[in-house]
Amino acid sequence: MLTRIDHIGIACFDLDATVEFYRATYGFEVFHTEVNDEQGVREAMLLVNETSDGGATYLQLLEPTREDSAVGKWLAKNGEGVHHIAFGTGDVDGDAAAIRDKGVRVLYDEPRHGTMGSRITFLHPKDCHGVLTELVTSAGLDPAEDAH
Ligand code: MC0
Repeated sequence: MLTRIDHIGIACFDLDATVEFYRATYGFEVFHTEVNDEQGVREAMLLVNETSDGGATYLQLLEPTREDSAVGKWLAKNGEGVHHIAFGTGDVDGDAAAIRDKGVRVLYDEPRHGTMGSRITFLHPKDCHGVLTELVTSAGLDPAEDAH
């Protein structure tokens, strides 16, 4: 079950400058930074609020580390802006399977590594009315961790 907006992903050319804009303009502080080599991004997570399911909602600022990454290609075509929306769930495997059964393309056969130890997958934007949509199970909210 999708229980919150986990984050809104925002593509930018200059992560440090964009972080400073969000700090100076709105007062949002950096909660976490990370480089995800598989996804080809350097990212900053800005905590907006905690949520009643034990998770939280973030802004995720994304700078590409490679031109041929998903964010790099998107920036070259569209410029800076909202790149994707991510819904939080306690069961990314189950929700992805259920959504696939509804005919929506799920981009990964198995969830992959996401920010802060989360497990993530994506839904194709062409099947979601133009919105690249991510499903996230946060570390600490993931029942699969108990099996390890
Ligand atoms: C592409 N399209 C989008 C889009 N990206 N539409 C809405 N939002 C986006 N972000 C559209 C294009 O405009 C194009 O439409 C069509 O989809 C095909 O795009 P393309 O430019 O030819 O690119 P593809 O097909 O090579 O790749 C698109 C696809 C890719 C969505 C499959 O970007 C992907 O695999 N994304 C998932 C991974 C990702 O985005 N990672 C970065 C965040 P037209 O009409 O022109 O044909 S990583 C992250 O967020 C992690 C770190 C985390 O949260 O923990």
